[in-house]
Amino acid sequence: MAELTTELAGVKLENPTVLSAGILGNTGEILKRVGLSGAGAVTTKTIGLKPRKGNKNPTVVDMGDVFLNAMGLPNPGAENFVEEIRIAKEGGKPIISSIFGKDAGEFAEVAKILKKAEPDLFELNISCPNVGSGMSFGCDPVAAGKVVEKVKAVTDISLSVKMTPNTHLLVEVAKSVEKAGASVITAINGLGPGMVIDVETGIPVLANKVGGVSGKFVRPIATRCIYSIAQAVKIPIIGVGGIYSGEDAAQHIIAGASAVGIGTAVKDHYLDIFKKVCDELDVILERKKLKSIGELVGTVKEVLT
Ligand code: RRO
Repeated sequence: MAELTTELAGVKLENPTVLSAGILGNTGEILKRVGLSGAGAVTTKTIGLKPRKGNKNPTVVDMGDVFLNAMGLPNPGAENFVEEIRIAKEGGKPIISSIFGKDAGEFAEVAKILKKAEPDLFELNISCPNVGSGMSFGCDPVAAGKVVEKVKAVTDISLSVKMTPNTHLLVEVAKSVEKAGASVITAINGLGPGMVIDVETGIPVLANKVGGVSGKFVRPIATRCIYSIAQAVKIPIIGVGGIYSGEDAAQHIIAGASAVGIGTAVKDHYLDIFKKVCDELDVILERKKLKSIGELVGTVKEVLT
């Protein structure tokens, strides 16, 4: 068995699989259960300052290997989530607290409240594809850096920044958040937005009409984003997007990820996905005669010409 442990800004993970934000992350009890079932770390649903209902249903379209979602950031608000994080910690795995604010100051307000529960990392969600201003921070290197600075001023907990793929400024945003003091980058959030139309009625299926795209076919885009970011920054990356197997995870890791986020695949494999990906990664490491995940991170080679 190869060494599957990894590290994100001093936070030790017993394996590189991380439950991504927005999947099963609504309560402490389910986060605890995911932690106990084999994930290396778990991320909460993105939490804002005040309780928020989210969008009207339908909020999800399940196309098998692809999901379209426009949840609209439903969450109970920061004060109501402090206890959930405390409960989640009973699972014994590092907790990544995903947070959102309408501006940099509000991000800091949310962090001030949730730091009472002492999560291991904050993940600043500057990339929600479904909330008015959500994605704008993630497309603007200056605004993204400002969010990091404001949150850093109110907490010593290390910060990760969740990137949107929906920008030509991906690398500039990554460099800016690193310069502002982010310790980790999470890449990527949903692609798009996309749209699905019911042919019989001619009506878009999502009540919101459009939503973020995730699932199997996002994997090559995520790998490219991770690769581009890894070439530009020194901080570790949680590679998210389309992971269903050890082979998928290995591609993100070779591109530069130190850990991998799993979300949509939970629908098909439920909580077994974490062990499945770890077992398959172990086989890949043995095949490549590597002793640890660390030996695989960022080992992407030049194309032969
Ligand atoms: O709640 C959502 O609609 C949502 C969020 Br906050 C996000 O970051 N990514 C996503 O696909 N959906």
